[in-house]
Amino acid sequence: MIHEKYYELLKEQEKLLAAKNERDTSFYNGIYDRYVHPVLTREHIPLTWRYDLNEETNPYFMERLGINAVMNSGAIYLNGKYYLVARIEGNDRKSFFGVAESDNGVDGFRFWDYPILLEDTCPNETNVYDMRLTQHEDGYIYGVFCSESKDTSVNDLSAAVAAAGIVRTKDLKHWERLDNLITKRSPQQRNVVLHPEFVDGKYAFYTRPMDDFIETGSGGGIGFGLCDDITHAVIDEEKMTSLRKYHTITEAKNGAGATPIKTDMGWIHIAHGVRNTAAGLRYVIYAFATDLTDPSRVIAEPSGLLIGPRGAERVGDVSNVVFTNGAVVNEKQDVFIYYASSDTRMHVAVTTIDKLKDYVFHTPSDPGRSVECVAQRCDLITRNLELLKKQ
Ligand code: M1P
Repeated sequence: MIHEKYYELLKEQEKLLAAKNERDTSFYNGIYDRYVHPVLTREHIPLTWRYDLNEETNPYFMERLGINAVMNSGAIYLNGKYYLVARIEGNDRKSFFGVAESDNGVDGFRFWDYPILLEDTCPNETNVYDMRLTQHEDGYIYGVFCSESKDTSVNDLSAAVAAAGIVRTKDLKHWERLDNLITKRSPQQRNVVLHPEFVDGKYAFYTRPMDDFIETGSGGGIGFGLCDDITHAVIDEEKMTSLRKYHTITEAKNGAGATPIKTDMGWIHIAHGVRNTAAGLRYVIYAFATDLTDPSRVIAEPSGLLIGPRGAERVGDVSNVVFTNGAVVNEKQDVFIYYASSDTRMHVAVTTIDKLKDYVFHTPSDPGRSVECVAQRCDLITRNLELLKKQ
């Protein structure tokens, strides 16, 4: 017999899944719209993943395999539907992936019946997270994610090694696991993204060289490297694209986020930057553009953050964090930027290709010093006051 509490919870969950999302009218910056409700939370996870429904084996209807958070999701727009491959974190702190589908990209996201069970090809792999989806011109959809293993070379219980795992699929249902990426010059990698097109006839990756699991150390920013064979991907050399800079939002670290978006003016990248504060690391989202033929060459980098944690987004398991690893463009050229807040739940920010191009190419870059930033702002004020005088 199915426990009666199941039907009660299911009714509540159906209400949540059917709830319409609305543009947040309390927010305006002209660049993108925020939405009032998160698009995915732990409450969106099917009850069948969490509860044993059988009254005999679960008389108190306890959550047997609880879910702690739903966050950093890869995204893809396929055949008129919006898909998120979410990072789902169990109460056991292990993350895994699940596909959620929506008709309009802002609400109604519903998980498929089962999470993704990856091929178990790495015996030491303890955790997997943050998949970036790339629809590659070779015909496959690739998923690149962080594959984390215990670092057994040091006597430290929390020491870990981060590498980039790679899977590919054509339908988001059948996933083929390929070898993890090897970067010859960088001991660890996280936040790796596959570029959607061949570059010089090779597969191209955005990387994030790191000296250890948390600190990027000598890693100067977002890297870029080419490889011949995606099934045994090896990058010999990485060059730098968007750099970490002193006293900016990327001072402590940065990392590629969504798969770059192709526009007639360049590739638009939506990434994350991290700085340190007395309250811990603060993660924000920023954007930059790279050259269409040389996607490693930065050609525009607007000053500062694009999305910062706001209101309730500021609080969660890892507070003061917004993080993106997925954005999609539909046929109307609307852009849906999916981002997680505080490693806890998923949101969407919606803009258009035209607005994103205007933002990236016409927002002034960071001059680097307060005095120059004030001069930049005074110049804007002067132009505005002169314009107002003429009215
Ligand atoms: O906790 C914030 C984020 O920390 C990591 O990002 P980075 O590698 O740039 O430090 C990631 O583990 C990410 O999952 C997490 O959201």
